[in-house]
Amino acid sequence: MKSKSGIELNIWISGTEGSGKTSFLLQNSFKAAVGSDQVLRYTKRYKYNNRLYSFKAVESSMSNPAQELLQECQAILICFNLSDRTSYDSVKEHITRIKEKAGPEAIYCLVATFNDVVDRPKISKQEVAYYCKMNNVEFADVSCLSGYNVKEPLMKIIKAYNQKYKLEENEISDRGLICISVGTMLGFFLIMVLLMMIKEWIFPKRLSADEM
Ligand SMILES: Nc1nc2c(ncn2[C@@H]2O[C@H](COP(=O)(O)OP(=O)(O)OP(=O)(O)O)[C@@H](O)[C@H]2O)c(=O)[nH]1
Ligand SMILES: [Mg+2]
Repeated sequence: MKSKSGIELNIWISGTEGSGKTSFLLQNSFKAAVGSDQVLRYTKRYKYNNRLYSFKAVESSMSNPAQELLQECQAILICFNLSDRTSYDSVKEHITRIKEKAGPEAIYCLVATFNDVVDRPKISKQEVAYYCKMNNVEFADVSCLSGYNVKEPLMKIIKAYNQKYKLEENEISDRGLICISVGTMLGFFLIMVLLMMIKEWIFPKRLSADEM
């Protein structure tokens, strides 16, 4: 949803129990928000490419559906534990059920948590990536413990949203603006020095009688 102050994005975050939904939101600096109901709500404001994104997230477990809110969400994040095969299998069924209830324009992102667990059963990233490609779902693997790659799912949502609604991607960022300003100032300074050197060369300073 585009507003004067930027883009407002409602996110629905779900997944298997203990798969890191809350940890993911907190790692991304979401703040818990007070709601009138029992639903877990979080908010975050994020500036990307000179545009402000206001996220409103709702956390829902697979059994406790805050599903009436699904329709209002532009993005749906589904977490599963990469070290737990059953977690991945149940999430695939979960996505199918969500797709029946969510709005047709919703963007989906599968978030594989527990990337840091070394000794884990084989759920290959290729397998997940293939499933996601076939089902038009974004994918990112993260560690909510170390913070590895935790921004990636949000970036994927932003990029998919911008692409869907044909929003310009190439706006100049704040850092870009600083670089351009510093570059312009440096260029101006160099031109001034050059002009002074040329002036000295064309009109050399005459030595006064005292200096001779
Ligand atoms: N090693 C590791 N631990 C994680 C990761 N993500 C979450 N945890 C741990 O897993 C536990 C559950 O994390 P939560 O963020 O509460 O998971 P949740 O999905 O919100 O849980 P429920 O809301 O109860 O369904 C906590 O002890 C976290 O520290 C991760 O990526 N790696
Ligand atoms: Mg939680």
